[in-house]
Order: sequence, then C-alpha cells, then structure tokens
Amino acid sequence: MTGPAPRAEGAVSGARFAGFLLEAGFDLFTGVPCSMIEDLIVELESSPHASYLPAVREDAAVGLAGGAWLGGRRPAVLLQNSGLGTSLNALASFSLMYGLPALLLVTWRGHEGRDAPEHLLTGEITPHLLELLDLPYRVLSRESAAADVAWAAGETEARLAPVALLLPPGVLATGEVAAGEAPPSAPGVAARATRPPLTPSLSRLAALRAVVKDLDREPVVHANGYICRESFSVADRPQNFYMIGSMGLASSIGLGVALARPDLPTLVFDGDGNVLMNLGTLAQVGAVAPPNLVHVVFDNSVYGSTGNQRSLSASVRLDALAEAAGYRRVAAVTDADALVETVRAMRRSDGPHFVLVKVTTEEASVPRIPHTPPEIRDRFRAGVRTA
Ligand SMILES: Cc1ncc(C[n+]2csc(CCOP(=O)(O)OP(=O)(O)O)c2C)c(N)n1
Repeated sequence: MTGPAPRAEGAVSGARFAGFLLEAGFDLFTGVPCSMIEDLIVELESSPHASYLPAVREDAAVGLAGGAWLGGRRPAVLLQNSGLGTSLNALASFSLMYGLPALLLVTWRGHEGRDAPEHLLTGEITPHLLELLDLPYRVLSRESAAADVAWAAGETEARLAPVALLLPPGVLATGEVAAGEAPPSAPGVAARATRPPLTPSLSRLAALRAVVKDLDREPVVHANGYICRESFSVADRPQNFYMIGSMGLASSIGLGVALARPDLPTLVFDGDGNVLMNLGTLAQVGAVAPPNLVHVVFDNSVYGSTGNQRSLSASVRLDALAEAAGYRRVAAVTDADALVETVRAMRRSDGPHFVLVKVTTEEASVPRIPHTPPEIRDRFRAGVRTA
C-alpha cells in the first residue's frame, strides 16, 4: 500500500475515530479511498449505524453528499487532498453556492514536504486551497481529534456549508485492521444480470509477466498505484509511461499517444478504480475510435493500492461498458494464455480494443518507481519517437 508513513505509536484507531464521527451525528459516508484512512473505511463499511458508499471520483462524492443532506442525512466525504483539487468546482458551484453542510475529511499527503513526488505540490497548497474557497478547517491532532470532529459537526450545521478536517500522517492508525474480502457486489448496488461475474484465479503480477513478455517496442501507459510498480518489477522498458499521480488519466494519456502515433499499437495498463474515475473517456475512445489503442484493464474489484476497499467493478462489468461505449473489440479473460493470445491478436488488428483481465487481489511486494518524473517523460518520449 502506498501510505506515507508506517504506523505510529499512540495514533487514534480507525474504530475510535469512526466512533467520534458517529457520535457527532454523521450518518452517511462516501469518498475515494486513501491508505491513510484504510482502517477508518473498514470500520465504516462494517458499521450498523452508518453506510459507506464508494464513489468513483471525489467531486462525485461531494455531489452525493449534497443530495444526501437535502434528503435529510448528515454526510461526510472522505478524500485524499489530490481529490480536493478535483473537487474545487463541485465545492465552489454546488456545496458552497447552495450552502450544503458536509464534513470533508481530507488526508494530507505531501505534509511538510515528506512524501512521494506526486504529492508534494498538492501537499504544499492544500491549506491554501481551503482558504481560497473560504472553507473553514482544522488540522486534526491525536489529542484534539474528538473535539475537532465535534467542532466540524457544529460548524457545518451552523454555517450551512461544508467544513474540512485536514488529517496529517501519524494521527490515525492505518494498516492494523484487515480489510474484509470484497463482496461480490457493493452495497446498494444490484449485481448486473447482463454478464455473469467472473471468478479470478490469476494474480496481476502473473498477468503482467505473461503479457509483457510478448511485447515488442509498443508504448504502454500505466495507471497509478501498484500496477506501475508491479509492471516495473517485471520489465522496466523505456516505452513504459508510469503514471505516479493523476489517478484516472491513463486512458486519456494513452488516447493522446495513440492519436499522435497512429502507426504504432499503443497499450494502456489500467485499473478498475482508475477506469471508474474517468468513465467518460470510454465514450471518447469509442467515438474517436483510434484503431491502434489496446486498453487492458487489470480488474481486481478493489482499490488495491490503498487497502483493498471494494470498487464498483464487483457489481458492474467494465467490458460491457466499453462495448456500449463503442470499442470495436471487447474481451474478458481470466487466464494467462487467453490474455496473451487476445492481446497479440488485438495488436495486429483494428480497434479500439478493450480487454478485461479479472485478477485476484494479491499484491506483490515491489519497490516504488525509482525514476524521476522528467526521466520517465524523456525516455518515454524518445522511446515512442524511435519505436
Ligand atoms: C484523485 C485521487 N484520489 C485518490 C487517490 C488514492 N489512490 C491511489 S491508487 C488508488 C487505487 C487505484 O485503484 P485501481 O485502479 O483499481 O488499481 P489497484 O490499486 O487496485 O491496483 C487510489 C484510490 C489518488 N491517487 N488520486
């Protein structure tokens, strides 16, 4: 998991913090996971007094929270500060404009400049973003956590507005509570009858090993999280673009590469959480129809990189969405031979193509990408130009 800091002695447990939130009256939780709130989400998911609804994007979570408050609930949005950036418009032209109370529990990645590169700038500007929005906030500490939550609950109702609690590393315990097995469907969502659920047996690492071995010099754009890291551990190719931030954009970046180099098969190695965050791009790919794009989605039905919180792909077949969006060829595979054969055939025929690779939640113990973002950029660009 990609948390910024290992567990700290004396940190507030997820169960205790969930208790503070429930005592303060919050009764509906939504958001996109961050490893810093892994334990809290496990507690909320299993609480009989609350519901946790996985949202596909943070701004969509802000919308859902607004609707829930209008319907009589007291919502809280759980988000990483990267998602605060994504949510600026939803906050400015929805929650703040209409005056809709919600707690925003914002994890503070990049706190004090100590984190992975993708978090540094956002970490530095996070309080300023809240100040620019004129959104009241407090920085949580272990000692004041209960009082901070009670303050936020009072403020959101008194002001009729969202209020934020910023969560620095080390305040909440994380990685101590085991996530339950992802259920076959997410709460409140009926399993889609259109296609039966697939049973995974292949790990993502084994799938990556099989498919990468068969590649030549094709560019591959990787989604953020463990997909990058596992693929790097299998083979570090100059034609690999590792997205270490900007969750959701792998398909958009891959579309850009494919359109710029129509003579070259271009692959995207995506994750289900990433695809769900940018579903509209499926429609764009379907409409623009680049024949050379092969979109490979390693679907483990969870947000594995942040602690295995279930994703909606447990209930909704992403290959059915791709087909409806207009991809020319769509396949779903569960074993390595079928994966290799399918991707080989797709690289040699006209697409756009979509392969759903149903994989287990197993995660290999692999290092972070050591290359700097400019190094990744330069060698990829050179690799694509000479491929
Ligand atoms: C805007 C934003 N929200 C949340 C995160 C935290 N985050 C990093 S990776 C990840 C999960 C990605 O899920 P998926 O694409 O299914 O791949 P997996 O982790 O299962 O390999 C999340 C939620 C982020 N990086 N950016």
